[in-house]
Amino acid sequence: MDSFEWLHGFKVGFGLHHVNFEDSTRPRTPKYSAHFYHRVIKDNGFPTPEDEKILYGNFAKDFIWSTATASYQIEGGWRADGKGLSIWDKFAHTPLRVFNNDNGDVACDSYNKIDEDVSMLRQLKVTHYRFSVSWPRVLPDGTTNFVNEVGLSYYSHLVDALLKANIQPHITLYHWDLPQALQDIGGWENETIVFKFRDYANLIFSRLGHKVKFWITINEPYNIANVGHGYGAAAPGISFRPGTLPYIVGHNLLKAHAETWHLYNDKYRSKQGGIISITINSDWSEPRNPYKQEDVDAARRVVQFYIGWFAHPVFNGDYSDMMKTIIQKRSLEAGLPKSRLPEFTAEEVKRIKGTYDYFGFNHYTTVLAFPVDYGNLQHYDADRGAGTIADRTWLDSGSSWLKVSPFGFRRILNFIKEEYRNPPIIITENGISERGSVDLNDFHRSYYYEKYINQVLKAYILDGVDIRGYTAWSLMDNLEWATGFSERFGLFHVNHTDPKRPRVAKTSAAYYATIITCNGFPDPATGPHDCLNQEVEGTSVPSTSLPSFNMVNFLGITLSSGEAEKGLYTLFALLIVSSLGVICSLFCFLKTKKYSKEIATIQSVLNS
Ligand code: GBH
Repeated sequence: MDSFEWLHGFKVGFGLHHVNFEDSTRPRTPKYSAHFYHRVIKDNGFPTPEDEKILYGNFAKDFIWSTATASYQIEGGWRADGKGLSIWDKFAHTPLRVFNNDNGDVACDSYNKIDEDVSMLRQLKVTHYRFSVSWPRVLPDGTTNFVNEVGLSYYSHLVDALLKANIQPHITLYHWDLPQALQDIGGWENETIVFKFRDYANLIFSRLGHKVKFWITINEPYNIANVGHGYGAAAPGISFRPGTLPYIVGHNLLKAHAETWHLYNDKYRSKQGGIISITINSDWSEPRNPYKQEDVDAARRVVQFYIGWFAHPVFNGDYSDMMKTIIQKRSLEAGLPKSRLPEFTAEEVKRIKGTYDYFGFNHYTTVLAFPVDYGNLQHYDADRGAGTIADRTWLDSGSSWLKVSPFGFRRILNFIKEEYRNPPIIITENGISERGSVDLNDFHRSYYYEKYINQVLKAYILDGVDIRGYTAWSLMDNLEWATGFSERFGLFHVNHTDPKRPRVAKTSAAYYATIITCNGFPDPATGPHDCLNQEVEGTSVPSTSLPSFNMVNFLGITLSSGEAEKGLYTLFALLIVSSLGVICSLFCFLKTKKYSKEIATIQSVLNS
């Protein structure tokens, strides 16, 4: 327990238990570390938790196996054949908005590479392909006054090529590239967008709907509203009214989605027989300290302000009481006449509620939450009243916000089941990035897919969550929005400095094809299983088992971990005389490779 710490008195506490020295009864309270140490003692070490053990089993027979892209991230052809400009064309052409001033002018040149793209999809053995339509490519000024037929024909050619390969198209109508002409009259802030979006959707349904049976109205309203109009880190890059604008935009996004769902439901469903929904993204959130009620409450707020912001109106009706109460209270306390969160009328609540055929869900990571009091500040983070961090033991990715935390996937899938009354779920995105030098042996990605998809299987088999499909983000390396080409999410690598934009499979492509062909994770005890031997042109994977993570790739040579250990010691001996910065990067390398023994050795040498 905390005690008299010599020269530091009671200021410094080494205890597993906190002692309140102001209180004459000297009460003791266990810290998180006490609970942690208790567990180590009870387990007599560190057994693999039930959570992390692999579950063998299969998904349903007609399970959707897909991979995804988005128009601005892959198409290029930014001025081709009469395409209008989008807010991302403008944003990316504004200096300092996108890392390295990268832009989507050419991107993966998918506008000219239908065959190459479909060939990759065939190799993956996916049943579906999720891509988005660029609104300004089809309607250059955003309205149906003029239809750009050449632009539209790109999508009908793509749809035909997919169907010919027996791959079902899953179309996103809006993946963030709003026609700039509509932004010029207020974009998503202007309520007239609701019907402009519906008219655009109407055109696409009428032209492609006889061949396309899977639709998404809007991708990630959270990002459009808060990142685009609150933080300003995505187009249109507005950040000067963070207290109101994200909520106004969110309001119009919900209405636009609902009107479009109704349009499909009333006018197209009986003839075309497809399904349509919205894709909502969210992290899962755990309390930073699960034994602290304040942290538990903060974690609940993070989830309710993230997934709940859009899912509550669509699946349960209206914004959650939590959002309504908190934003109203904080607005009034700041002297505003009413809540910054707009209100739906009773008819609007009814009109939006139930506008789904499935729950489209994007998920990547988990955060740890704790309360933060922002005083009188008026913005989304202040309303949420929480800060978030990651557990430092979670593996890193190429994106600062993305840490490998598979257990959270199962938890948030269960949250969806409980909170929204067990809707059918299609996972419309999940994946991991890398940055830095290119290494086609991307074992971190295979690892991520294995662990995350296995958690989906647990949610499906053990928890009865109604999961109908899974989509890997992304088919290929592409323009990762404000971070440009520096963060790569692809199953296939694309060299963005080569004018031919060649696609090359990473090792994870064959691994994903294996999971798809096996429709899950076959039990080795009932093997051998032929489905485990998937290959993709240009890659080879261990054929009888999941990728082995005991092999280490170093300067293009594949080493066993024993050899790597020797090499690392030699490398270390050289590094010790070089700068601290270099040593730090070695630490990061070792940490991601989980060489805790080596880290300990280096630390002890450094200390001495
Ligand atoms: C998805 O968004 C997108 O749909 C897809 O286009 C994208 O390529 C993919 O994921 C990978 O990022 O607070 O400004 O630091 C992912 C969800 C949520 C990730 C917000 C970045 C932090 C932005 N995004 N998050 S910021």
